[in-house]
Amino acid sequence: MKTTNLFLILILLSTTLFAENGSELWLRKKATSNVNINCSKSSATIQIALNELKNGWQGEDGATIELKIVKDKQLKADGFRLNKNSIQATTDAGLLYGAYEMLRRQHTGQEIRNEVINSDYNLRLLNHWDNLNGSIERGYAGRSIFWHGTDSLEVSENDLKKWKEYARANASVGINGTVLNNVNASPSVLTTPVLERAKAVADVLRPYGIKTYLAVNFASPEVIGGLETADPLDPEVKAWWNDKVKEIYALIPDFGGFLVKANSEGQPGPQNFGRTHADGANMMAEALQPYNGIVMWRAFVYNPSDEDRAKQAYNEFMPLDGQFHENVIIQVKNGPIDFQPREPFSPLFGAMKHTPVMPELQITMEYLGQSVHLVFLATMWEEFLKSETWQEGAGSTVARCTDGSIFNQKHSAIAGVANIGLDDNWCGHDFAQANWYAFGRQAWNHSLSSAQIAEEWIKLTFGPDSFNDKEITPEFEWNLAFVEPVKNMMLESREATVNYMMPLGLHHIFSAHAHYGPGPWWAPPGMRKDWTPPYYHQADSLGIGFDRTAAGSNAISQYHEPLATQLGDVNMCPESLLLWFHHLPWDYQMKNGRSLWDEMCYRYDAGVKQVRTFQQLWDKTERFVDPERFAAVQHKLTEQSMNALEWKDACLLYFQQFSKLPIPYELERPMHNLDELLKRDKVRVRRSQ
Ligand code: GCW
Repeated sequence: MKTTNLFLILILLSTTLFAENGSELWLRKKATSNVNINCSKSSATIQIALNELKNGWQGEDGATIELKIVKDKQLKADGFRLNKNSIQATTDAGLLYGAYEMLRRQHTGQEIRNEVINSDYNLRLLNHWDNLNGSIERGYAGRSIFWHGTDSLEVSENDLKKWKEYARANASVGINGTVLNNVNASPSVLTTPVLERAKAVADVLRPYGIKTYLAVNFASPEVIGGLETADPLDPEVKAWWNDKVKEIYALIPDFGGFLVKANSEGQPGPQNFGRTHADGANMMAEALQPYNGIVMWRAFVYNPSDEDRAKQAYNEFMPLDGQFHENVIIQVKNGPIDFQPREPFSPLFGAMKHTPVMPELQITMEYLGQSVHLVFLATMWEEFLKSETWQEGAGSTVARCTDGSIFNQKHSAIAGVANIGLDDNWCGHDFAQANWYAFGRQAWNHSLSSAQIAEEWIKLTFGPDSFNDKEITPEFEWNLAFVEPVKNMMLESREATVNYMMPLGLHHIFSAHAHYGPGPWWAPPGMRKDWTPPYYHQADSLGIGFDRTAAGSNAISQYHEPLATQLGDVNMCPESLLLWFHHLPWDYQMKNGRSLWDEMCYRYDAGVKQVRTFQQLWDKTERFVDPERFAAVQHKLTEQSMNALEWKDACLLYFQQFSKLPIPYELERPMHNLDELLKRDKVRVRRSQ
């Protein structure tokens, strides 16, 4: 072989080996100095903490630190006391979390002083909507990391490696539980061969402090158990679940429990047998109780009826408050409809006073541009968690109504629907990793600001070691020309998406099925009304918006005073939620003096412009980012920009048919025409069916 060829091959090899593909997430920083660690206890978990500290230490060179299990009333189970030279905790997991916090502070230049750090929620879970065949419902980052089909349940070296990396990433942000499969659950998940694979996952996750949970199908006793019914009050059904739970705990002694989607979107449930959600949940809770397992019972229920969909979960669950066993938690999506770019909080938060309620957030961006759009979700979750419910007077935020500080409940929990798949960078978009990171951080500490989380993530994920231009003098230039602008872009990104998709409280006007792209017009004859966008926007010649005041569906009555009055009064309702709660004329005057129609046009236009600014901003960062990740993000921003324009044109041209008003002349003219967009959407809908 000629030397030049050999040389070329070597170059090629090194670029492929060292190409930045995002697979290291926010865990890229390596040790720059040595540390001595004293710890009198040993366990698999503590061993991980020691290795992490050794491999990541960037503190004083040659420092000696101590890891210690202590008795300390100030510390909750996962909490720790952090000091310059020590980490104390009451559990091994606490020490591990302390180690990750110490490293995070070193790697992001934050101070380490004597501090007690407890988690706000006890249970911080990811929900994977992964099917046993390896596909992922609403997954945009490749196939499942857990499942490859029921004929391929054997555990490979690759599986083990991936699960370990996954566990480490979760533990580093405090996530301590994971539901391995889709809430639209296959009954097969409870068959023995599948449970054996779940056990293999659980064995890898355990040392990282992560418990394993499964989503179960309510009809399992019939489908895989051969019983004639799944009636929760039937003794044989109860016995079946008891036996099944016993089998699971024999395999996974620290199994967390079940997640259940019942009588929702066609899934079976207790109502099939004339029983209530409480009957169903309690039956499972009884089976799990001897092992300290829990049931997370979802409140995502709605039926085609004359009742406003936004009201149905509350109507269904409020009468059951107080009837659930102690180990049942009701899992409620943040908003009353379905993970829209902006929703008010679900009125169930704080209203169920005798039952623990846990928020379900969606990290995977089903309705927010999937893995194409750059949208940092921490701001949305911060807005949600800090929302004032007024249930127990001022200060009863959603966060405090669910973290156990207001209602005396045994369990406090929060879940996020994962955005993880087998893609090299885990999440499809390099910036979507920030949402996984942010979920963990907020689940641990719901008072953290989105700005702090963004800054941490940027500093951990990028940095001098991946500069494209090695001449840059790190600290100063990097902060000013990279960290700050990229942080601002992240913080603005969700509002930009709201602007170009659904400003002013509009919701659910997506292209059908795939939920990607605009589709405000979609309403085929005979289709369930509550699955069509016109049901939600209610546009007509007089105006637009869903009237949820007392004159309309009266959904506002489900909120506590003074919020109900505030939302119901068009002058007090926040403009960001105006069309969620009110149907208003096209010439309704906004606070800035513009008409509603003009304001809509301005908002859509602003959204498009914001994304263009993101493109410019990102292009300017090229010197600071490795070529691979730079190009990947650049490419996605271009697509996002084109999508934003499509959203704007589609919605404005469609609604203009009702408003019959011109798009203000100082704004850019549409670049598409409505017929073309309708055709494009038809193809999209057909493909997604
Ligand atoms: O938003 C809808 C999704 C479904 C999902 C359902 C749910 C898992 O479109 O894909 O099913 O919510 O949360 O149960």
